[in-house]
Amino acid sequence: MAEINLGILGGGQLGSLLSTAAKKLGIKTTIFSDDINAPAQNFSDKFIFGKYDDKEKILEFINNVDIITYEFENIPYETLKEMNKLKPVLPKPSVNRLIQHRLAEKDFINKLNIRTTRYVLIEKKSEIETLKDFLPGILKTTTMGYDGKGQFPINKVEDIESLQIDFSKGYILEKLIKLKKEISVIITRFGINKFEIYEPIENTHQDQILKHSKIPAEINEKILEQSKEWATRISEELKYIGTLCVEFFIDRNDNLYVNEIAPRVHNSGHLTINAYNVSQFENHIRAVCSLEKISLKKLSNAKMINLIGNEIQPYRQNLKLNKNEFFFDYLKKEIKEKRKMGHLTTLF
Ligand code: AIR
Repeated sequence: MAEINLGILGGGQLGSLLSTAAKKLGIKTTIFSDDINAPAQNFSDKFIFGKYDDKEKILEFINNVDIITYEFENIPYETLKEMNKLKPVLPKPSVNRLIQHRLAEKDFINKLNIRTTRYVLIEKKSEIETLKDFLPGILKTTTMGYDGKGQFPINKVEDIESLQIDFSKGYILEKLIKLKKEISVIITRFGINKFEIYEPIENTHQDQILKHSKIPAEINEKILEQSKEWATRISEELKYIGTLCVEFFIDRNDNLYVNEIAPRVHNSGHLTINAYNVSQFENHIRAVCSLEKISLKKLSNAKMINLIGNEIQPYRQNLKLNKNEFFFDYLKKEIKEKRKMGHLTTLF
């Protein structure tokens, strides 16, 4: 078979880990990013720097690759749609358009008879006063948010007075539930009823950023089965190709809710690199490049910790690791507070 060159839009750690997985399969990668220092250029075969609306640079990228995928959902839909006319974009651009918009995403999930938290569209600040029933809640931008960016907790109506936000952008208010824990399910779909699914992963967050993930998740059998069934149904319904992550909440009464869908490989799945025979990254590459689907085998229990901001320093200074520990440095040039700089996976 002729050599495949996979184009990846976005150049963060997810792009790096995808490039590394591709290399193992003999697939070349080209990263396109609007960040001149995009860390994934350290792991890919080629790097193109350009803005996502720079037609010339985008054309150069398209001409250089056979298939296009993305590692960041905030790529403009128009860009994906135009690219898809010349080279296949997977997962298909319409998936990205749906999931980029929190309201459309939640409506879609509810139409499948899958539970989400209660939510309402907010167009004016004053509307919140009449929606006491949704408080305590969390106000989220309908587009362009990740890692807690664009999210504002509102405990009581008075909290809105101090809000300095531009409501023309579109927000939704989500009612908080009595949260017991959070889990995620990662699935890679290859075609109709053809998929591989990982066991649910238990996640904890700090400052709205993922901190720890582990398998097995401490959940009951019913939640385990329901979360996998919902993730499968969502990916089938989207006719998804590639790796997708569904994030869930579990409340104190053991009710399951979908929090959100990530149409890409996911931070909680980093532990699959060491804990499974095929990682979420390799599976994504296999699916979008139409390679063979391999049955998943779990090799070990695992836990992962994200190294945020300065936490990376001791590991960079050659901290001694045990045999069951695996350290990943994303090689981001600038250490910033709250920035994901690397992770450590421990098998047990
Ligand atoms: N990412 C994508 N969606 C959510 C996250 N966390 C990853 C992608 C993206 C990178 O985070 O790999 O490129 C951006 O990281 P940063 O630190 O530059 O904001």
